[in-house]
Amino acid sequence: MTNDSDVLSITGAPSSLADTQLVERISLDEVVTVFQRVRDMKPCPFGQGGVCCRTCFMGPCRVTEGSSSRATGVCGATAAAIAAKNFGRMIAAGAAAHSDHGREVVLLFLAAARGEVPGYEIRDEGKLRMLARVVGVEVDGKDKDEIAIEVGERLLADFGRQEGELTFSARAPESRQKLWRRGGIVPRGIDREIVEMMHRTSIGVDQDYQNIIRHGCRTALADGWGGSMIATELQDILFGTPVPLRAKVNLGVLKEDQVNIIVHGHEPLLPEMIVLAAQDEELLSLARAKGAQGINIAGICCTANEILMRHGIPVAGSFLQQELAIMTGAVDVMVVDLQCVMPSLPTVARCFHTEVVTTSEKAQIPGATHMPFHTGSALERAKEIVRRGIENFPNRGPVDIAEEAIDMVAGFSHETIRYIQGGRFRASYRPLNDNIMNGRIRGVVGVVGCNNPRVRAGYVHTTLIRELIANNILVLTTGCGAINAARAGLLVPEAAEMAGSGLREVCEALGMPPVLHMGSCVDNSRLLIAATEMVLEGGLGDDLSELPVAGCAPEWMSEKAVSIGQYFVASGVMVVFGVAFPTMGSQVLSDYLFNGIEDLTGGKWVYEPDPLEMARLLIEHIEDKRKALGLR
Ligand code: XCC
Ligand code: SF4
Repeated sequence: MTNDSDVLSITGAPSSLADTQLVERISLDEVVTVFQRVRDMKPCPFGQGGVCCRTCFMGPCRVTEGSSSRATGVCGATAAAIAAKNFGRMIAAGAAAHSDHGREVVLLFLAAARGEVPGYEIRDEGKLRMLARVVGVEVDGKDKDEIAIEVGERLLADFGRQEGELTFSARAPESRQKLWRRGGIVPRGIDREIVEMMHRTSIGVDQDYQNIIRHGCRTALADGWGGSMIATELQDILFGTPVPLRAKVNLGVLKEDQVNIIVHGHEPLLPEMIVLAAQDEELLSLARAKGAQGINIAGICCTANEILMRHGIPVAGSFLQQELAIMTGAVDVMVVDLQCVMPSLPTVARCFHTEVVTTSEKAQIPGATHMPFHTGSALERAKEIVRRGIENFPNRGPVDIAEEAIDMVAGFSHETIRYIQGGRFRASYRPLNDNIMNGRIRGVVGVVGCNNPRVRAGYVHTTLIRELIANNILVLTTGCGAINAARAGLLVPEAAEMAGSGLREVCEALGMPPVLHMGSCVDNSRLLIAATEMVLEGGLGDDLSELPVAGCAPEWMSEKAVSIGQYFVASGVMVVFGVAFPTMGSQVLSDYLFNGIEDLTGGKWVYEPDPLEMARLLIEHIEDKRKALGLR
């Protein structure tokens, strides 16, 4: 539909023809979507470059690095310090979001082990025992609930810990831990690092941009090796560790003749119960009585990824499809919890029959129905919500589900990646390492993160991924990036045809896609563990920074993406961001993030908006790492 060349300059272009038609049809009906709003909102260049400071009320100050009159804020803060403060606060907010999710998961985990929350239980005992070993909990003679209580208490303490080291930081390779200690960036407690970042970046505290970024490493590591990793690991134990499964993606997963309930947001706590409620016989017969053939659950954003990975529940779309889903006229209830939920949803829904239901005390939206969810009565709440969808089904107006459902395979936890390579009895990362060493696979890139309507949505992701696999680079993907890849048909084994000959050979032998869906955004912690396994397996150096791997968030928009990027950089990995880079108002700070930081962490940031150029930089980086390892 669009020329490749003008794609990057497109603001507010939906990612498919059907999406575009939906937007065009409804804008006639005066429904305004993100695609129109983004065109009307020009980014302020100071804010975009990170050089607008509003941390005290002598300002707000907008500074220009190197200018004679406006080089500093009223207090004297330089552009580099201001941009570092803003970057640090983005990291803190992102880490807070992931970690507050993690906190809810540990609290539920403990309540489940104590038998306080009917419907939830410790399901994956194998993974629980593995994790108990990791955190040093004795398992002999204890039942699974006793073990879970000890593991849960230990991990819960990581949030409020004031001194010492985060439990999971000990999972990193030895050399990495040493480097973190040398640099003074081992996280102490999760909440502590976030609070300290807010303190340091208030008026008149830390003015050394390098020192702020150093604490940014510590804060972000408290996310990746803390809050996010805790969320992922305990969710696996509670709800099951993902294994590869086939599923469908796109707005076409909505069903014209069924009650459609969309779950949207991030925490799988309630959606797990909604999946159960949708199988309730009583509710199914009520649905039939209302003229529906059944109850169809579909997901949006990372909630989608969570229940996709564990139950094969179809994915309706990514961040940018949330309004469009309502505009199909086929969604009877959209139930949301938190993060990446557009406040516009109730406004869009007013023109349709869809009821938007908020469920978290932390996230309410004017115009939505608020039905607070508590883990103690989760299944009842889930049934009530499903019932509302059923009751709403007869109120539908015209339905237009233009898109087709597309096949995908998801469910690649780091455990399954181990397993598919060696089978049950010799599961290991050896085959992956061997294939990297012999050059069939040149390296591994994580393509993760959001959709951003400031670029042609989905296009940057999929163009980049196609280029990488064509160059024999295995792609791991999470979040909305994974949903984009799925919509483009890249998450099926047949996509191996698009891969270079070496990668294709490996994919065909193992029957796996060249792009592996590893889950939601907190599941980026799975990538840290997978990379660590590669180091421990041997042959690819002694540290994460020596691996021929890299990360990329081509269409990022969320503060969470900045925290994720920073924890990969702090873990020794090169990370490429697209769209725009939030520190460009200070060349001094940007130089440090793009170069100087490598001396501290072995990783670095790169900014590049063009997907083909991104691919070139990633490939070049991987080839450099190979050369340093003596691989051809
Ligand atoms: Fe949100 Fe997680 Fe970004 Fe998608 S990728 S837009 S953060 S849903 Ni996490
Ligand atoms: Fe301006 Fe300094 Fe206050 Fe920031 S902290 S708003 S730069 S005076």
